Amino acid sequence: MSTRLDAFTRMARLRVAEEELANLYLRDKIMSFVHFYVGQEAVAVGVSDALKEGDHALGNHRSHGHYLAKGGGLRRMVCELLGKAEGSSHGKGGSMHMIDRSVGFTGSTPILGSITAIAAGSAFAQQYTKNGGVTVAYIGDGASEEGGVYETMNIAALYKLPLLIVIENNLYSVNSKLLDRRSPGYSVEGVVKGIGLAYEKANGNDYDDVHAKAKVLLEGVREGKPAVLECIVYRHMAHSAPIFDDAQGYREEDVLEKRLSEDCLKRMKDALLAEGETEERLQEITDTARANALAEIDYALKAPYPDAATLHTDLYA
Ligand SMILES: Cc1ncc(C[n+]2csc(CCOP(=O)(O)OP(=O)(O)O)c2C)c(N)n1
Ligand SMILES: [Mg+2]
Repeated sequence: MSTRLDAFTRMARLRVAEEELANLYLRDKIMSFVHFYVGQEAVAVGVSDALKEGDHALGNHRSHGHYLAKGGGLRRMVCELLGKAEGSSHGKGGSMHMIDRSVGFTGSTPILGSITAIAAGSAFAQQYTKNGGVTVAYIGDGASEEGGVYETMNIAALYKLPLLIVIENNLYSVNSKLLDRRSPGYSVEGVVKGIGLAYEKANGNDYDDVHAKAKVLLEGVREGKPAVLECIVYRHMAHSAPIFDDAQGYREEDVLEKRLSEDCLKRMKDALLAEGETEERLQEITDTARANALAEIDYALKAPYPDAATLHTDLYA
């Protein structure tokens, strides 16, 4: 299997899993907020493909893709969303509090930006124990404006922590656009380099671009040069609902037609077809992923809830 076909397969798995989770959500089976990652798959897969065993990743409120791309199990994730005992957080965390140390997914938390400080702690532990690992923290463009993120970048630069912060710039924080929140001259690159970190900007719809830039930055990160990778990307669905929300009118440039024409899976598919892959083969990959997602959802629906006796375990209090 070519590397590209392999990446397509992994991206398609994330996409169809969330499409089926969206259907489940619409059937009122998921009793918590869910923020869909649809459209942003090239970022999680492109970055994760540049990681090594022993590296850590941490995420935010929109982390299904980060978890699965890091090697997380779909069964454990769906069980978590449904509050089942087999979930990655034993059914006590839900979509926004996934953690699975067995695959190096060191946790996700929805308090915007806070994960960068926790990730810096993870990177410090890796540096202190000289285990050769690095830590990646995924945050959104809105989260990147939180004060703690700047403080974390400063500490990372000062201590030369093996930390990569991936900013997924999908143009909005909920429905508020960049220019409602930043002066026209605001430069992420200027801020990041000014603090002393390396910086690259990638087209988040393009797996090859994300992967190549993540790889270069991570080589530096492993040698004590912390970095930020900003990926410009589209969120296809509404902020936290499985619907296309174009009718709300807040999207000016990134209208549905544009998003779909630049979509990461479409781009990858076009490249694969140009390389000689067939429509049938790609469809088969997608169908297999869908059948698997449906089977895991079916399993999770029937799986047991946590035992009442475990109510007070896994708590930080
Ligand atoms: C400190 C904090 N403030 C506000 C919120 C409410 N909130 C949840 S998600 C979100 C928008 C996040 O935007 P961004 O960081 O760009 O990520 P995206 O949702 O676009 O992936 C907000 C304001 C929060 N979770 N934490
Ligand atoms: Mg955003």
